[in-house]
Amino acid sequence: MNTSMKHVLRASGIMTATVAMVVGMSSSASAAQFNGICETKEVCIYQNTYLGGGWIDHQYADPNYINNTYTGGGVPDVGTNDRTSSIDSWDTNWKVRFFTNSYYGGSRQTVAEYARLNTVEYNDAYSSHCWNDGGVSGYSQCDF
Ligand SMILES: [Ca+2]
Ligand SMILES: [Ca+2]
Repeated sequence: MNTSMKHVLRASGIMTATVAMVVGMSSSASAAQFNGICETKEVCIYQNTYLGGGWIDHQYADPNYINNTYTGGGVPDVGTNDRTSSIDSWDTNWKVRFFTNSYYGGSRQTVAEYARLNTVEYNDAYSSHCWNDGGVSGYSQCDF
C-alpha cells in the first residue's frame, strides 16, 4: 500500500463516519445496510435491468465491490463487482455517484435523489460509489 492509497482509505473512513452521523440524526434505528431490504437513505444496486436478479442495499460509500455479494434475491454467493445493471436510490437528500473503477475512478454516472434507473449508463461495469455529502467531509470525489 503506497502513501496515496493510504490517504484514500483514510479519507474514505472520514466520509463514512460523516455520512453515518448525518444518517443517524433522522433515520430509524432498525434500518441497516446489507440486510437485503432497501430502506430510506440507502441505494440498492441490481444484477439485472429493471431491478431484476439479485440486489444489495448500501447505506454508505464503498470504495470497491471486491468483497460484496448480493444480499437480496436469493443469490448470496454472487459477487456484485462489474455486475450492476439497474439502480434504485432511496435517499431523498443526496445524490450518489457510481464509478467504473474502484476508489472512485474511471467513468462515472450520477444518480439523482430518490431516482430509479432501469438501465445504467455503463452496464456491468461499476466498482465503487460515493454519496455527495454537501462538502462536509472535504473529500473531493464525493463533493459534487
Ligand atoms: Ca437495508
Ligand atoms: Ca466493498
